[in-house]
Amino acid sequence: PTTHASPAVSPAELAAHAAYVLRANDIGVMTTASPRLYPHLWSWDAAFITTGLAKLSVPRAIVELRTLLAAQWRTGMLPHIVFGPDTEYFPGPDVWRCEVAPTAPAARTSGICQPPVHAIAVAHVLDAGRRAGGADRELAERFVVDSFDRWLAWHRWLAGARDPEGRGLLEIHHGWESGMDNSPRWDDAYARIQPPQPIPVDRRHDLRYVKDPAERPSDTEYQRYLWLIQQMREARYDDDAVRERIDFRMADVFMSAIASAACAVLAELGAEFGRADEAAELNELAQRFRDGVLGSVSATTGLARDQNLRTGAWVDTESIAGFAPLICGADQPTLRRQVELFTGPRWCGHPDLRRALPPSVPPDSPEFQPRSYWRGPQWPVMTWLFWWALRRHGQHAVADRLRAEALDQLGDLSFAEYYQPLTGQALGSSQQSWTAAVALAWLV
Ligand code: 9WN
Repeated sequence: PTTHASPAVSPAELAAHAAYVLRANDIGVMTTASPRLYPHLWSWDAAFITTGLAKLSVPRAIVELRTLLAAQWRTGMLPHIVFGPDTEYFPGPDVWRCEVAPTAPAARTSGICQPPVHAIAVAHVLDAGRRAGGADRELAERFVVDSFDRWLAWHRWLAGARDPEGRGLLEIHHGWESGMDNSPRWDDAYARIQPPQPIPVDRRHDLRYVKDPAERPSDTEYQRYLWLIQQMREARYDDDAVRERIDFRMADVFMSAIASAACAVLAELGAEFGRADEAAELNELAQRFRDGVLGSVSATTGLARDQNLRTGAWVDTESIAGFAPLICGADQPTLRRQVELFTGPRWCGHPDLRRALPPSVPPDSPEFQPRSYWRGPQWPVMTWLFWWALRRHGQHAVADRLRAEALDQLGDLSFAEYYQPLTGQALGSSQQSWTAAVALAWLV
């Protein structure tokens, strides 16, 4: 196959282009996830975007997180979308109709959440503020103090509403909550869902902007996505009622690993800013989620697994989520085995890969589809998350290699949402904010 080479671009040039993308997608108090495909604020995108923005302007980075916090639900949930002034998108506020929920905020939002990477972004803002010094330092420190209780409420909500029995695995009620919408991780669970009546999908917004429908989820998948929204809306987004009723209840191992890492980071911030009790509580949560993740690891494959809470079955489908222990940290033998697998010939070291970066599904897997979204492509933002976590767990050599390969990938200056892993072709949306943000986070 034709491979897509990146021209040689200097780090300064790459950073300048990335900064331009973030500025261009800035619509005032939010940075849209991408200019046309995603014209609103997405929760975990906003966190990654903040780590990049912090390198350009600490005050602007703080604005991004404040916009998300202003849309926090009374329960503590941070919603997966905060809608901007332009309503163009499907499903938009008229489909979610969150006003039926007594706990919804005044802002227009969706009624589900996304992985809790936010505390990691807060730590990056603090770090950037301290590096810059002066007013930026003051602003960043004040922001940590002012917003601490909001992040705490978010983490407490996750623990209480999404892991009520304290098993250490967070449950999700929609594939969108995982951030990996159509990953084969969810195929079996979705296959069991039969909407009682046909659901029209003729308003799909994404297919107007991504020309090849094979790069996006199918209409059948969208029907199920919309059916789940209807179930949640009928339960008025009440956490207990949704948990009882919803057809999709999956313990998400990757989200749990992120929660563990984020609780640990927020605990560090709490300890530093005089919140010792809360820091201890957060460290306990970090440990609880880490235990949940490690308890899911298959002895046969060495990969972490999701669990279907409707059937009790563990999901053995291979995906990048299997490397959840690399995100939350693990005992030495588990860490060693995970690093070996991650860098080995079925994953980053697969000989057919254009670049040695983690594919969302490994090329030898029967589910692998190289152009389709979360079914094979490489996502720069995921590479960054693994880079960050690997360094945190002392795996510097592996992390350095990822960074070098990823910067080479980003040298095409398209800032693509995802890349075809065998050819290196840019796919999905271009000018994707979180892709630009991670370039800045790496370079500046
Ligand atoms: C649905 C914004 C979001 C990301 C998700 C990614 C994709 C939305 C979509 O885009 O999801 O939330 O319409 O496909 O899967 O991770 O946050 O970039």
